[in-house]
Amino acid sequence: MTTNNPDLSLSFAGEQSEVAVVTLNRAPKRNALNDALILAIRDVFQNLPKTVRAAVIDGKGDHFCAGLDLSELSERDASEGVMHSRMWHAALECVEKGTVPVIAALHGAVVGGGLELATACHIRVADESTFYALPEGTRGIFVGGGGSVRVPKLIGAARMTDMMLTGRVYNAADGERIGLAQYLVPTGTALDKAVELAKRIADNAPMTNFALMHALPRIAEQPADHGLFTEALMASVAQSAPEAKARVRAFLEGKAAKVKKD
Ligand code: 1HE
Repeated sequence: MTTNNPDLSLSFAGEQSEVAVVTLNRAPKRNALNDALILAIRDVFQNLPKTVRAAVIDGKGDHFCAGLDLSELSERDASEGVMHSRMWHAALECVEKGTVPVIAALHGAVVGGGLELATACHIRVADESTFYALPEGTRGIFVGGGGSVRVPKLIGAARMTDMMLTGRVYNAADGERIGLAQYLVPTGTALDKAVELAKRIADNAPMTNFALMHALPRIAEQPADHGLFTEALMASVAQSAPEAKARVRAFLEGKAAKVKKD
């Protein structure tokens, strides 16, 4: 299924179409993100059907995403540049703080704005062909899609500074080691793994998913005392939901799965 932009497609997985699969569909340009594609990403995440409880984003072709479409950069003045960056912020905010957890299925290049898109997702699954870079430094520009906020949260400001100052490229294994991805899987299997995880996430109580998307990142930025207080409020809201009570009762009655070693 295409969205209103042929460079972005939307399909569904799961018995009840509970997983949305959003695919960057611009392989000839290595899924470079032009303005229309960024706006299409915003629109698709703002308008996910109510049946959807988790989403995956991946890219067609040999690469996840080559970042900003550099062919659109040339004629912008300073104020247009600010507005352009703010447009990216608004779109990626719809991914990060939207209605459902989003998993990035990564392969090939995850560079520049492509890494900014991946870091707006809640989990990253990378296959062994993945490589990460922030070539903005060598192109004479700066990140503008939220990278300076989100990337240091995963790998620290020192590693991001190194990536941008030196053009350092991390391979898939090192990317997982430093925290850019949470899962490393064989080449060609990132999408399958991401969909498998998304189905599991779709099965969670919605309030748990909400808490992880909307409370946890805020708590992590609060002073400890405020964070503990917010946590208490969120815990109370989550556990008072009828679904939470039913799930706990099912465990106590021996009807729910135990925690098992993988
Ligand atoms: C592009 C782009 C692009 C490819 N904008 N057109 N991002 C970058 O600096 C990364 C630039 N791209 C690359 O380094 C390479 O293209 C890749 C490593 C991603 C892939 O290499 P390869 O050999 O598979 O493909 P290619 O031959 O380099 O590219 C195929 C076509 O895609 C070619 O166009 P064609 O008309 O000659 O066929 C490329 O020009 C085009 N293409 N990447 C425009 N990025 C919110 S601020 C974010 C700031 C940034 O993201 S800056 C980082 C931009």
